[in-house]
Amino acid sequence: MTAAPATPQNRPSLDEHVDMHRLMVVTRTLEEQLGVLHKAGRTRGPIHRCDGQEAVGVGATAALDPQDYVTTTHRGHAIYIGKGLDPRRVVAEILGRETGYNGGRAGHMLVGSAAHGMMGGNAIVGASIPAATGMALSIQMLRQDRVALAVFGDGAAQTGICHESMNIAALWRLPVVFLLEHNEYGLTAHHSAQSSVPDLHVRAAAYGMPGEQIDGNDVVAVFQAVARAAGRARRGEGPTLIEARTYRMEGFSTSDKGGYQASEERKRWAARDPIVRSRTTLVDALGTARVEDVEQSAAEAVIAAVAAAEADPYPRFVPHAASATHAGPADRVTEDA
Ligand SMILES: Cc1ncc(C[n+]2csc(CCOP(=O)(O)OP(=O)(O)O)c2C)c(N)n1
Ligand SMILES: [Mg+2]
Repeated sequence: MTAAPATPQNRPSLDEHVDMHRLMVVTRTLEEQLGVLHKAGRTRGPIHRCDGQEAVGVGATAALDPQDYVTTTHRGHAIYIGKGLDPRRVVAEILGRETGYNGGRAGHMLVGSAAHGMMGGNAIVGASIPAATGMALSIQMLRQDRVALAVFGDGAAQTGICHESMNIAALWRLPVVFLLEHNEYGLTAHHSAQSSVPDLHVRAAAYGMPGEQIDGNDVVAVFQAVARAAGRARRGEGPTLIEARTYRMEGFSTSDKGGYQASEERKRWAARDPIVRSRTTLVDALGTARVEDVEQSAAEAVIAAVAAAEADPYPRFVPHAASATHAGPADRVTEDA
């Protein structure tokens, strides 16, 4: 089975495309800035950058309504930004500051904002899948006008919980969209070492739901596929599996020493950079000056957000009463501790 063919309604308007382009540039700049901060020892641990995958997160969330739920992975920055979170508070969370969405305690993998329907990144590989499936069950039981989007990787697609979630979602026609962000690798393992089936969307047939493979580096294609799937889910027609093919341009994390991705492969994917492709289309439609303007203000906003977040305070450390004598630096201890 394949999902319904693209309809004109599912095509983003030019304004929507410009906005997606802006959000992709916000995300890319954020990743580059975080790379610099990590090198300087100013992040808390390594960062799983999503350079090259911006079209998946941004295109998918742009196709949703504000009240829809999203769960994502350890590599979720494009989803956070796409779902409308303020970059300044995202950066503050990543840098462990009090002003972050989760008071500086979530770190970059677990950012959530229920007010935005951004129900959390997840460091447990595969866990975004049952989480969104459960949310879809609640949507169905409460008869709400919402869908849940589960974003997960090709590594996560090999977990048992992925099978369990897809099986029950299709059986109960839950309003969930399974978005498989296939970036060729799970940690340092190429997908051919993880699955004997190279094209993972074919698995949808085994659950009795539509499945399709799309170009995950084409933001318009991602938008259209998720809009189609969300439409099905909203109409009570059940889940869809979308396999978005993309590539992790900066490796697994900022701690990745590399050496397992062939340089030819990296070059091939660099030539398909989703931002460059989106820019080419927009320049044709709007001219270079307008597109450069959008890109420049997006990048400047992120650079300002990083500077502002770096000046923000750390959360105050409140020691447990029993371990108050091991409370750490005096300036982190509250007065009543
Ligand atoms: C349950 C579980 N097993 C193992 C890990 C260690 N781990 C972190 S990321 C990762 C690979 C995930 O690959 P994929 O789902 O393709 O995501 P990608 O990193 O490519 O975005 C693994 C095995 C984990 N975090 N959770
Ligand atoms: Mg992967």
